Amino acid sequence: MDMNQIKKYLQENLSKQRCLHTFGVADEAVRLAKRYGADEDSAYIAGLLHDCAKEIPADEALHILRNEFRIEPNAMMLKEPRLLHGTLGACIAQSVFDIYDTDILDAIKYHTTGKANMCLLGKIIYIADYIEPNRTYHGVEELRKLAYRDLDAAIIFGIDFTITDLIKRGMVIQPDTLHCRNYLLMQREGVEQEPKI
Ligand code: DGI
Ligand code: FE
Ligand code: FE
Repeated sequence: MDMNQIKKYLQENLSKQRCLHTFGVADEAVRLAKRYGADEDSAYIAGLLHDCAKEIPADEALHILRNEFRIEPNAMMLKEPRLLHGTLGACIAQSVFDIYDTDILDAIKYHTTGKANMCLLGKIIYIADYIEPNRTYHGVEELRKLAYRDLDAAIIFGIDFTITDLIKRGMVIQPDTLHCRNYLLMQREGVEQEPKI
């Protein structure tokens, strides 16, 4: 994998601030990968690319998804088209950078909402996005500590934070965001996830 090609793409397509954030997520993801035994190279690549489509205007992102990748977003995504940057980011990772690793592609695709039964890399990118060193919101220090102590608990905390904010603002909550939270909570209670046949 040519990291310089990825970095060049980011510098050409993202603002300075957004570039700093993506490098922050990539470094944080490597630290989390070390802590939890995930593949460090995959963590770095997924971290670098997670927001690669962030600054493509929503109408253009929708046009590219539909016409180039034959993807029709669901009604709730269409209501909040900024959220499409994960889906389009995964498409770009595959088509521009020849990445076919499904863990990397899924980690990019679902980094904003999460989803049920995320792989370890998906969890790492999800939480690295919240805690990378350039994030400064109230409570980030606590979440940083939690992320290295209990990865799933940190994800639940992050989702709760986001959902609470979305409710205050009267926004739609994506089903994947809820599925992600429900799955983790039920798993922690030891409830069977697989249907018994
Ligand atoms: O791209 P970043 O800014 O680094 O972070 P991100 O991809 O996690 O996007 C964060 C934004 O996404 C934040 O404004 C909250 C929003 N978001 C996350 N989950 C949902 C959501 N917005 C809606 N409407 N519904 C969701 O389920
Ligand atoms: Fe993002
Ligand atoms: Fe991000």
